[in-house]
Amino acid sequence: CPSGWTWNTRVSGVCYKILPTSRTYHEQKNVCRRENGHLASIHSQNEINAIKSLLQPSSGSYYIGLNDISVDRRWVYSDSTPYDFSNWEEGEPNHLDDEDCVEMKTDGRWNDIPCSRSFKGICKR
Ligand code: GN1
Ligand code: CA
Repeated sequence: CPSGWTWNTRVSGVCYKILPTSRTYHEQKNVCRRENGHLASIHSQNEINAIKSLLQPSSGSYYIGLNDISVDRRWVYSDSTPYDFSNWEEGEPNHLDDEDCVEMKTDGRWNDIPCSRSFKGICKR
């Protein structure tokens, strides 16, 4: 992986970078893009485990690339890979007002949340 990115043997050919500064979804997305990555897409429990191993326990929430900004209730990834796996918390996504983005907590579970909220981030390339 390039300097500053972490290789994880559980998911071959992929590198991750944790963004420890909290920002809005669009800001985090741009940070990842500037480094030739995207906010993370997640396609398996194995990948959840790989990413969890990079997070400090109880360190809050992290944006991933999943969103339904374009069409309500149609989940897509900002890296254009398919929405073929999910790890929602019980009762989520509940589509409260403007909840078009997704936070991942350190237990690996997902919640839909307004994109204007500030969270850490997970880039992938
Ligand atoms: C609620 O309780 P909290 O803040 O972790 C809600 C989520 C919303 C979130 C918005 C069970 O989560 O769905 O996205 O508020 N959880 C429940 O801040 O209603
Ligand atoms: Ca929610």
